[in-house]
Amino acid sequence: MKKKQLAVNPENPETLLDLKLTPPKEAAAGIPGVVHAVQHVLHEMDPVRGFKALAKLNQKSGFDCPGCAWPDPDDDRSAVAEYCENGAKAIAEEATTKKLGPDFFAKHSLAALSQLNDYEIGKKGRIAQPMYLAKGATHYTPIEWENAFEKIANALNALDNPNEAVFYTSGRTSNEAAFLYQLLVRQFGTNNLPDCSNMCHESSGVALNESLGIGKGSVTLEDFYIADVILIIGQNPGTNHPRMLSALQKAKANGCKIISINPLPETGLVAFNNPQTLKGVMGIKSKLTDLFLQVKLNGDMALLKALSKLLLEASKTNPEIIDTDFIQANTVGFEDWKTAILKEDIAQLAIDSGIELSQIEAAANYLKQGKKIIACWAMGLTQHKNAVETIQEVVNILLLKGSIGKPGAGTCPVRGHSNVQGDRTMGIYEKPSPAFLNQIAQTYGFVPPQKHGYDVVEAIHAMHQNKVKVFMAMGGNFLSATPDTNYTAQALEKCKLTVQVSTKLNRSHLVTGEEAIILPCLSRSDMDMLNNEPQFISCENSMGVIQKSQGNLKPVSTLLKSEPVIVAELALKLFGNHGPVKWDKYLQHYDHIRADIELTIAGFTNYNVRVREPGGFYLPNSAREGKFNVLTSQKAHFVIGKLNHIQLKENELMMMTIRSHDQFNTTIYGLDDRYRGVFNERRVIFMNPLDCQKLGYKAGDLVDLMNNEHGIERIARKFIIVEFNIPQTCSATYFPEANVLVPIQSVADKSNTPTSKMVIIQLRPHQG
Ligand SMILES: Nc1nc2c(c(=O)[nH]1)N[C@H]1C(S)=C(S)[C@@H](COP(=O)(O)OP(=O)(O)OC[C@H]3O[C@@H](n4cnc5c(=O)[nH]c(N)nc54)[C@H](O)[C@@H]3O)O[C@H]1N2
Ligand SMILES: Nc1nc2c(c(=O)[nH]1)N[C@H]1C(S)=C(S)[C@@H](COP(=O)(O)OP(=O)(O)OC[C@H]3O[C@@H](n4cnc5c(=O)[nH]c(N)nc54)[C@H](O)[C@@H]3O)O[C@H]1N2
Ligand SMILES: [Mo]
Repeated sequence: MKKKQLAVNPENPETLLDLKLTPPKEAAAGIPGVVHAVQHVLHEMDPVRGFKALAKLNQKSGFDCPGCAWPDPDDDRSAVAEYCENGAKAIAEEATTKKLGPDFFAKHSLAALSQLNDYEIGKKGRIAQPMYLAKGATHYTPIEWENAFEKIANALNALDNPNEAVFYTSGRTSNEAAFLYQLLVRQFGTNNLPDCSNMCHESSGVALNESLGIGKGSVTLEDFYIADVILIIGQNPGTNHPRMLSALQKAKANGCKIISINPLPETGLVAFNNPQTLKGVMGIKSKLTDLFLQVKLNGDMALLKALSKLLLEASKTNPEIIDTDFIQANTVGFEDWKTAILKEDIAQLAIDSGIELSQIEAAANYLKQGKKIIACWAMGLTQHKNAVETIQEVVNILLLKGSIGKPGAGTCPVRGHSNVQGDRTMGIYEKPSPAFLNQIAQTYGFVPPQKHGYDVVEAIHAMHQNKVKVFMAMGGNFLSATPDTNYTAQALEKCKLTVQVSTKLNRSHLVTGEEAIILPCLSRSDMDMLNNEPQFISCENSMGVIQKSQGNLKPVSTLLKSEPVIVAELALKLFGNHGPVKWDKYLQHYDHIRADIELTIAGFTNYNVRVREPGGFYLPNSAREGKFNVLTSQKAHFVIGKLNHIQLKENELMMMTIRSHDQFNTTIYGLDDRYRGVFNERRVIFMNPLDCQKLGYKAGDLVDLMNNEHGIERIARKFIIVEFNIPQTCSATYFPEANVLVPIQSVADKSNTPTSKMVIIQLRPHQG
């Protein structure tokens, strides 16, 4: 029997471990953070390799952290430790010396591997050689690179239409690899290039493009140090962008006020022990947040409108509060927006946001006084039905205050994966602009396909409808990261061939098409040699800085290839060297890739020289320069958002799916969520004690979580109730365990991002 239903059935209760709870931590980082980081590293490799890796992490001569996309300081980088606890864990995970040879795959069937949880699967080690799963087989077997490329090329060439193939990208892929990958896909004839952004900051890209004419944020790290007010909305920096805390600490030292807006009092937001300072080492906390607004899930739009209303009203007597000159010179739509805001009922807005009016007034007072305001946000805003309009409501406040296009102020969508922004710049996008496609045509002399391709959600539907036969992933864990896990599993199983370019084993290798191939690649920390010459790659961080990254560790196997080499060799198999793209030149030196990027993409003039300068270079950013390239007007737009009224039934809760402190997306580093005081278990649901009472449960009860949206019954079994400081009717579980409950039909307007932070659920006592 083949894998199939055994491969993954996340509904099935997993074994519960031994949950331990402590009160949530008051401050992030400090010495415990350093200790945990080093423990993780030493668990995976010997100390020499471990310290070799850490010494080069985020140094100008080293490699870019494969963790988050937070930028490195331009000048004063710490000589020893320009990384955080979670960056060190990311390194431990990828630089491990454990590896999976052919004997591992001979010993373990797919069915047997599927019984392991994500933590156990990930801990097995690095994939050490290409592997192939034949039709009907129960085990992967080794395959030569050459044969693997041949099989993929044959499957692609056998398609009736190039649009029957889908090419996914996760966000660790370098600029060089991403550029080649999109080039291969477009030469092949499709724009089916979904990426993890579709599930992440797509809502930010759409909102910012419409409002400001650029899909990226406008601030630099230096802006943080001179801001008057920083808003942190729907983001958990203590866990997901720990190095942001140092920037916030510096901002505060310069008198900045910090307002956090979150349903949870996240530890890092409250206080921080900087492990790189003496005070921090001694456990002397810096209080970071001046004002914490504990918003209800999806209550942000109401809150932002309330803030705008208070500012507009106050400006009637004190016009200085808003920046009328900026508004007149640079924006359109102000009067209509103002009229709409002033019509809102402030008391009702406060109720809808879940925050006391007095607290909202306190926040408005900070905003009234501030002239330079930065707004930061992440998944707490982007993964909602009305995400695009909510983000535009954030932008409205910045425009009202003239806080865009000047130092110390602007937009800061805090990106996730370390090169997710760069991948988009390189053309990993299912909806490329005509200008971008024209540039490809100019450089290479072929006409790329113009029709837009599938995003993530559309790709899953298309696989279900048998419109897609080949699925290839450049990194990531498509099955576990996407919504409605069972539906996605069925979709992948309908493909003829699924191909994964990966570093570590994950569930997407276990739920496959009829045939499957794993191509093992080098990671960020690995030394990359080509023709006996060391190569480097480059990445773009969350603030548009392009930097070189060069690994220094010996790869765990001689059979690994780099991502750019994998793409170029596959392209040679597919197209040969006689077409418009001379693929073999990219196999000589990566400088040739960068030279072609320079020819094709704006902002990369003199790429090969500038990328070698310590610290790299900034890409041009129109919003930062105060230019708004919005199609119709060349001005920034005030956009009126609609309030979303969600009526929950008596027995329903709103659930967000979030990250613990011990994971990177679907990679589970460990089973603890130290800051929230949860240890040794991930199948937990955080609930307000009053909701527990109302629904007839108590802390520690075992429950099944369910919903029935769009006529499909979804169940996630066996979760333990943890009482927590979270607004009533709101609840939280961890991603990816709860993805089985996220309905694929529930997506954000315009961005089509799954609404992973607003999933309606019901509870029942656990049924075995
Ligand atoms: N260590 C580590 N670092 C990471 C990652 C990781 O998994 N581990 N992932 C990377 C990636 S790809 C990304 S995108 C980022 C993610 O970084 P975050 O966006 O910080 O990640 P989440 O855990 O999804 O947390 C979302 C936050 O939003 C809040 N929230 C949820 N719903 C709402 C809402 O309706 N309103 C408001 N105001 N807040 C809300 C939650 O309480 C939580 O604090 O981190 C990146 N960095
Ligand atoms: N319910 C819910 N779902 C979510 C989210 C949520 O908050 N809630 N967040 C969403 C977000 S923000 C994102 S970004 C996505 C993430 O979606 P993905 O990017 O698809 O998922 P990851 O877990 O980051 O991918 C991990 C895998 O990438 C591979 N990998 C690691 N490093 C490399 C490398 O250098 N090269 C290659 N080729 N492979 C590598 C490893 O095999 C590893 O198992 O998930 C989304 N899904
Ligand atoms: Mo993300």
